Amino acid sequence: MTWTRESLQTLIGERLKGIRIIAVSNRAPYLHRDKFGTTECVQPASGMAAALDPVMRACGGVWVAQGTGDADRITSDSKGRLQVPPEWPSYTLRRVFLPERLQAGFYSGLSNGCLWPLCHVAFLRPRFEPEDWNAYCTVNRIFADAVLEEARGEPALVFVQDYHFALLPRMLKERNPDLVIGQFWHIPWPNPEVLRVFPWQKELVEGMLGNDLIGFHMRTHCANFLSTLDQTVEALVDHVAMEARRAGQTVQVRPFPISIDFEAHSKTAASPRVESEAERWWMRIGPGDGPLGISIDRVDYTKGIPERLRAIDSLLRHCPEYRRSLRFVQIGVPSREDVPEYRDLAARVQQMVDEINDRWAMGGWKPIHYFHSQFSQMELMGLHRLADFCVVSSLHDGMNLVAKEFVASRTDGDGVLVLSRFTGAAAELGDAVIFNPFHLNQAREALQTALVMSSEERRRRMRHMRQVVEVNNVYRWAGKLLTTFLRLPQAAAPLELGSPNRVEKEPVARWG
Ligand code: GDG
Repeated sequence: MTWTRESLQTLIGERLKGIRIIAVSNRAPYLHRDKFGTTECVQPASGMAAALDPVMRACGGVWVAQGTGDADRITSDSKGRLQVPPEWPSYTLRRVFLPERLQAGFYSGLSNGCLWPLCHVAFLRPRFEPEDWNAYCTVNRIFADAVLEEARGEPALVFVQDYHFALLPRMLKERNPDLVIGQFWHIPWPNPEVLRVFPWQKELVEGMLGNDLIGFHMRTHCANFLSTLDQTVEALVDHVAMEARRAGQTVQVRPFPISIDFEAHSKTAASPRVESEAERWWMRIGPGDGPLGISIDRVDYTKGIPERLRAIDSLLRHCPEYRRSLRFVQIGVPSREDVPEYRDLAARVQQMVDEINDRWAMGGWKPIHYFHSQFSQMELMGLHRLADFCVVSSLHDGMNLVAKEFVASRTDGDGVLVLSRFTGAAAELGDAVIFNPFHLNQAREALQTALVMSSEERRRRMRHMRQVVEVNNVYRWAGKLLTTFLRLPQAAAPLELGSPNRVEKEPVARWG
């Protein structure tokens, strides 16, 4: 069966009648900014938010997340609530405003300075500061208060996102045992040896054991998590049934590979609006008839941006035919600039781009067009449609949605995806040119393979990849998660499945 937005809505309507669904994440799907005296609503560059927003649009419910935009307070009510998306209000966003003193320790310190590099096995030495850990605990408590207020002491299905909230599930379960709680961990879970150095590892996994269900992208991440439990806490871990029991509570651990709304994405990508965005890209990068490659990432050391630039440099060195012809557009969305490693990387990427362009630029041509800024999804789709190939060279990535978005944009059936084998997406998209970004020669050869591939081969591969993403779409991700939730023995009683609608509608603010 192919999951669609409608089949997900049917499942929710039939099996979760009136049950409150509360999603929790750090990053909000929409933020409001003041732009020259007017308020604009923007969507952040976040894989988590991109995947969950269509699901919440289909489910309704409440999404609890941080308010970080400078106009977020004035666009929500006294509780931080408003209806989103602005053009088609379908669910409630409840913004949580954190005191500035907590933000640095919670977000830049513990979440992105410790858990992110450890989980990605990024070979960066994490900084373990007790104040950051304290901020992390406090923020988890603040979010617990907001979720419990939204649940109003009643049963609800709470869906927690990511590594920012490992402690939240236990805090919630202790205060409202009728909550059925699931957590999706959007990044990899490393092998237990890596996490042993984390000083608060026991507290971290004990917090997660407050869940009824924990999801990762891949089976290997589930296996790593269960092995971590074996080595950290006293729990009965069943590696075959993929569950752990502790103090009378059972948590199931399952893989749910995340995806995108393939149908909606493809439809928009084929629209005249995106065609005109594509035209604008030609104006930005100038005319030329050589091949065009693209990459789109947050500027993050897990995405392998320097490795990719080195591969382009090496290609120009070894294959003179691409000089004065190949153009490569790199979108680098500024990210986590409070963390020193991210600032250093941004400077290093800019320097590499300048060096490579200095080395090869000739007569008005340069190989790399670097845009260190954020673009709208329409603009990105326009770029997808122009490209001969798209490179995703992550050194380690839970899934990577950019790869799937590129495929969904190619309704013309052409284009080559060059994809790191260390992404979750590589497990599904075997028709991409799969390579090891740590190995310069392999990376260069992967680019060459993409550049010389015949039109029939490109189309054959793209057809298969489109079929895969069409079936393995984000509604399948959400549908599988929800059906697993509903099958949990511990979910049946609290959710009183099939009971009449208990959720009364409340008016909340609406802003454009
Ligand atoms: C984490 C995991 C996992 C990019 N530039 C802009 C923009 N984007 C959008 C892309 C895509 C998303 O951001 C990035 O998603 P990824 O999956 O590639 O990466 P992470 O942000 O690291 O996400 C990852 C994901 O969670 C989901 O579970 O796949 O492994 O690391 O949707 O299109 N969006 C906008 N402007 C940009 O300039 N609006």
